[in-house]
Amino acid sequence: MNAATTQPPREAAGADLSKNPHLASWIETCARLTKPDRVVWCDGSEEEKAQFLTEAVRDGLLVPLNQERLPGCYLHRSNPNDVARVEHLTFICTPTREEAGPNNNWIEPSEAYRRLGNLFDGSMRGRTMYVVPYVMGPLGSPMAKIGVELTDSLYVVLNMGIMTRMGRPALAMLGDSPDFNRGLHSTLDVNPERRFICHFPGDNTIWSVGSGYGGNVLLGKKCLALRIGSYLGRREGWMAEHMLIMGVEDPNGETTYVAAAFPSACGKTNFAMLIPPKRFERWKVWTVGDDICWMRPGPDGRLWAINPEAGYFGVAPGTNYASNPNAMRTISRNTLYTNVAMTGDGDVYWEGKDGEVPDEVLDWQGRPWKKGSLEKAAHPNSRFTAPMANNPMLSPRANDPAGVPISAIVFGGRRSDTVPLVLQSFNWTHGVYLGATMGSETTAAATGKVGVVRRDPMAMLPFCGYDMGDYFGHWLNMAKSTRYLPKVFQVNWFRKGSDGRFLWPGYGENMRVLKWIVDRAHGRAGAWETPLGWVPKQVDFDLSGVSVPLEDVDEAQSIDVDAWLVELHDQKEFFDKHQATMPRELVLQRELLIARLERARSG
Ligand code: GTP
Ligand code: SPV
Ligand code: MN
Repeated sequence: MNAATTQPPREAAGADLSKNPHLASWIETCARLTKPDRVVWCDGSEEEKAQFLTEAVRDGLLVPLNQERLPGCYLHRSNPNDVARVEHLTFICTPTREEAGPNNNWIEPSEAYRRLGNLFDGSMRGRTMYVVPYVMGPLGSPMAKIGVELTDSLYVVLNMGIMTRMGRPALAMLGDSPDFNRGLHSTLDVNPERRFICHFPGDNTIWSVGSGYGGNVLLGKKCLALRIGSYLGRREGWMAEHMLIMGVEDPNGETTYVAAAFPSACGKTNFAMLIPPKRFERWKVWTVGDDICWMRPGPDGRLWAINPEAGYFGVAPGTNYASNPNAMRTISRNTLYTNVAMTGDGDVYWEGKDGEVPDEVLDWQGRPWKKGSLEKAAHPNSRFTAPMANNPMLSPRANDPAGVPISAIVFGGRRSDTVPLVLQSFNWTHGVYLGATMGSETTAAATGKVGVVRRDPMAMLPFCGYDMGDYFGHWLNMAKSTRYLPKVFQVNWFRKGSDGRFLWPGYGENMRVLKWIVDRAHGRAGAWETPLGWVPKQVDFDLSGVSVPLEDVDEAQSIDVDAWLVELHDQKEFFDKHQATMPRELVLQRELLIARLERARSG
C-alpha cells in the first residue's frame, strides 16, 4: 500500500486469485476512495456462494423461503424508494453532449467523476468491498466481454453470480489484459437524492451510487451489455440489443434463430420461453436468451448472436403455469426473489400466480396483507433471478462460443390500439424504420407514470449509450457488412377491443405468428402487401383451434388509416428532436408511408 495513505491496512481476501497489475491498481485506487474495512475477491465457487448466503440471511438481507418447496430460494425486500430503474438519474458521460444525444441525460465526464467521487468518498467505511469479476457471453467466445464490479452489496454479488459467468473463469479469461469494464457500485444510504448511474463509454467505466436494485446495480446487464455495449458495438462493427434470442425447431428438426426486441415488461421472457399449443405439438422453442443479444456479422455473411447473460432477471407478476410453465420450473430452485409477497409457510406469492389467492400474506414490504386488499401484495416490478441452466428448454447452443445465426428480427411494443398483430417489412431500410418508430406504453420496470405511449426505438430508448440518430445509422450500415440480413417483422400482442379485452390471446398462441415469421424468413409462406408492410394471407396463418373469436383476430390485424396518420404525426415529434443525426432514409420512409396511407384513404 502507498505509504502516504493514512488508513489502517485492509484485509484483502482472495487477492491472490489474479496477478493482473491493471486490476490490482484500479482496485487499490477505488479502495482508497471508498475506504472499505475489508476487500473480498469472489471466486464464484459453490462454497463461497453458501457462505455469502449464510451471511446475507444473518444480516437480514435475505429471508430463506420454504426449502422443501423452493430449495435454494431466498427473498429480498428492497427499499420501497428503490424498486425499479431510474431513467432520470441515469447518465451518459461523453466529452460532448452531442455524442450522448437528445435521448440521454448527460454530464461532462470530469464533472461526473468529481460529483460521484464526493459521494463515493468513504462510502464503504465499516463495509466490505467485494471484487466481482465476470464474463458477459459464453466462456471463450470472441464476442464475450469481461467486467469487474466492485460493490458493497452482497445482494449484488449473489445476483451477479446467477446472471453472469462470475469468479475464477473471468479472471482466467482476462489474464493480464487491461481490457475489462470497470464498475464501481456503492449502495450508500439508498437515498434517491444521492442516486446516480453514470456511464463513461470512453473509459469503459460505470459508476453507480445510491441504489440496490436490478438494472441500476447489476452493472453487467443494462449498463455494460447495453449502454457501454452499444457504444463499443458501433465502434467495433457489432450490435448490442435489448432482445431475446430463441431457436424455433420445426417438425423436420430444422432450427431457425429469431431475435426479438420488446421494451421492458413487454413480453421478452415469455416469448423466449414459449410452449407451442397442441396444434403445433411437433414444434419446439428453445431459449438462447431472454433480455440481451449481441450480434456480429460472421465470415459466412450471416448475423451471429450470443446471449451475454447466464440467468434471467424476470418479472414475477403474471408468471404462472398457464402463461409460462418453463419459467415456473426455472424459478423453482436456486432463485432469488425480489419484492414478491410471502405466505405463512414460506412460499412466494404475486398477482397472477396459479391457485387460490391466499387469505393472508406478508406483502412485498413485509407488512400483513389480506385477500381483497386494494393494494398489490407483490410489487408490479417484483422480479426473480434464476440460473438459465434451470430452464428445461435452454437451447443446447446457449453456451456456444460461436453463437447462433439470426434469420429474423422482431420488434414489438405494448399498444392497446393502432398497431396490428403482425407484419413484415418491405426490406432492411424499412425494417430499421419499423424499429426506429416503435411506440410502447410505459410499464413498472422504470419509475414514472405507467401506461403512456412513448417512442421506444428498438426497445433501446433507456439503453442506447450514444446518439439515437447515429444508432439508426449504425443499423443501416450493418447492411454493408452483412450479406444475408435477417428479415424484419413487427408484432403487437397487446391490442385491445372497445371493451378493453385483449384481441389476441398471446403467450403460447404467439406460436401461430411465430410460425408465419419463420416460414417467411425461409421464403415459404404467402403475404399480402398493405401500406404498412406484408401481412399473412389467411391460408398461411394457421388459426385453427385458436382460443378467441376469429373476428377478434381480424380486428387485431386491422389497419385504421386515420389512427395511422395520427401515429405518424407523433413519430414526427421524435424525428424532429433527433433531426441533427436522423438518417435521411428514415425521414423518407415516413413520408413514403404517409403518401401510401393518404392514397389508401382517398379510395
Ligand atoms: P423485462 O425483463 O423488463 O425486459 O421484461 P420482458 O420484456 O421480459 O417482459 P415479460 O416477458 O416478463 O412480460 C411482462 C408482462 O407482460 C407480464 O405481466 C406478462 O404476463 C405480460 N405478457 C407477456 N407476454 C404476453 C402476451 O403474449 N400477451 C399478453 N396479453 N401479455 C403478455
Ligand atoms: C428491464 O427493465 O428491461 C429489465 C429489468 O430487464 S432491469 O434489469 O432492472 O433493467
Ligand atoms: Mn429488459
